[in-house]
This record gives sequence, C-alpha cells and structure tokens, in this order.
Amino acid sequence: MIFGAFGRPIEGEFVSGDAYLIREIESGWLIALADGLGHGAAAAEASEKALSIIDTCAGAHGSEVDLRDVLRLCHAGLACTRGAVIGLCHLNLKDRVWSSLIVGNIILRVLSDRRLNPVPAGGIVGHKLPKTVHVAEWPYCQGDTLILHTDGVREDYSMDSLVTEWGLTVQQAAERIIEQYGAKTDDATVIIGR
Ligand SMILES: [Mn+2]
Repeated sequence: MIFGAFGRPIEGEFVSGDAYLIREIESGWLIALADGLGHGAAAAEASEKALSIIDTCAGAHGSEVDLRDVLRLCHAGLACTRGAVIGLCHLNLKDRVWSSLIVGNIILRVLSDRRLNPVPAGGIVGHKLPKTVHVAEWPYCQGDTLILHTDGVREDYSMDSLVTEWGLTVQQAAERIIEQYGAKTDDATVIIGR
C-alpha cells in the first residue's frame, strides 16, 4: 500500500484539531484519524493524545492489534480532554483482511471489487462510547483504495472519477480533495491508501 494524507485547519486557526497516523506494523498497516471536538489548540490536544495512545498500542502489540482494545485505551486516556471522534483501520496483509472501527463522524470509503461503506457508530471518545462498538471486516484485494476523512470534507466527491483520474499520486489526490471539498468552516483531513 502507498498512502497519501493532507489536512489543514479551519480558516483563522493555526493548528488543526484533526490528527492522523499511518503506521506500518508487523501485520501490515494501522491507520488512524481523530477529530478533536471543536477547533484550535484544545481540539488538537485531544486528537494528538489519541494518536499517541494508538501509536503506543501499535508498537506494543505488533501483529495482534485489537481495535476494541485500542479504543478502550483511547477512551480512558481522553477523559481529561475535550474528546474526539476516531476512525481506526487495520490492514492485515498476512490474512488479507481489512478491519475498521469508527466512533463518531469519521467517513471511511473503500473501493475494491466490492463496494463497501461501513457505517460508523455515534459517540465521543473520552466521554461517551456507543453501546456496541462494531468492528467491520472485509477482504483485502490488491488495488483496493481506502479513503478516510473527517467531517470537514464534503462527501459529494465522485469515487469513480477519483479512480479514473488516478494519473494523480495518492498524495496529489489527497491534496486535491481538501482543496476542492474541504469545508472552510471546519478542520479538514483526508488519508488515501492504495
Ligand atoms: Mn470536524
């Protein structure tokens, strides 16, 4: 997989309340995106704390990443912050399986032979988790495209044109999505893997 990512803060802020992590681990890849509540430094504190916890989990567990455990640790660690919505994806290259867990409004799309739009659960990590946390799993196919973004990115971009316009690198595509579909009224961040 090759990943590209791009983000920028809401107009008038210098720091983004969104934060992301793309990490190669023993089993494959761990991808995380967090959107701290609100904007500015306090939002960034929450999302960066989440990512540092996730990063520590990735280092500690290596091949056995349990997304529910990661979420539980984030929930405990973010209690003293504003809280964040979080999306986690794990690509297990050995078993050729994707898994994802989303709490709150983080948008995940996957393009593969099969079209998948996993449904996230409501909640705020650090304050209120949903009753049931669903881990979605689906097979990995070579050539899959994964897109994970915050709610500061409008969702009306065309997945088909993204795929047919793949003359762009994933990094260029990430920058183009933010440029064209990023809402000026929110922090906006996107991760694309292919
Ligand atoms: Mn947001």
